[in-house]
Amino acid sequence: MHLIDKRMQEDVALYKVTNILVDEVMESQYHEFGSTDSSSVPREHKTTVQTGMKKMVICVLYGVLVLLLLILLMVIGIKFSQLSKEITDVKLNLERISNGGTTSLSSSGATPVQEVPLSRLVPVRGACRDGWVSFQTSCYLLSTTGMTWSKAEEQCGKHGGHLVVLNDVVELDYISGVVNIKYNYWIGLVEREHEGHWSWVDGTDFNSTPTFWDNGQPDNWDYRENGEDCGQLHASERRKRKMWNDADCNLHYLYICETRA
Ligand SMILES: [Ca+2]
Ligand SMILES: [Ca+2]
Ligand SMILES: [Ca+2]
Repeated sequence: MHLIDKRMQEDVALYKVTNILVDEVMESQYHEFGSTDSSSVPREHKTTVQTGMKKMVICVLYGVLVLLLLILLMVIGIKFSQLSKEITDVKLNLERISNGGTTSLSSSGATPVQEVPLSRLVPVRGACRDGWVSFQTSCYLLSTTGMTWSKAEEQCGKHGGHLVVLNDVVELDYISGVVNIKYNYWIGLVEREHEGHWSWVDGTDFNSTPTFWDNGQPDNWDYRENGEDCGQLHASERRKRKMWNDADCNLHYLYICETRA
């Protein structure tokens, strides 16, 4: 009997211990479940924020990529444009060379200007100021530095004159005899009002003077951005009567001034 009682007591004790353990496990599971539930909101929020950040980074990277592509396209476009212009220049220079040195392109088919050989003349100062040369009733200054047509005309004005006005063939032949044949020289001829309307800087009627345009000139060469609206004497390889060319006024050339003696 005593043994049976003892076994029963042990069973009761075991039952109690088991109940306590079950209670503890359930309680811990409850707490775990509770804690999981309470932290689910911030974790979800955190995940949403991370996804937003990722999207933003992707958007920024995409924008940067598009910007870089645009810049690349612009650079390629500019380079291509420059290259195209250079190729055009090279082509035109080659055509010029194949057409005979300084002779410009002519599509008009007009009769070529006949060369009039001339001798070199020794310039005489006469009654003109130092550095100037005398011929008939005028004094002339042959510049040694190049500048734009406007600047050249301005310089001549400072000396009380203007860019040379070639009134007749005698004056042209004199100038042709004293200039350095290798260079182009600005003269007082300009297209001011509209294309084809040439005028002399001193007001001399252009229609009252003979013209001496070189072969194919004036051509208002299209490949010049500013057109060609200023007159000059063309350079040549031999001493001859100088012919005229229309050139880009913004280019730098030597020039000839004229004043009354
Ligand atoms: Ca003159
Ligand atoms: Ca022109
Ligand atoms: Ca020309």
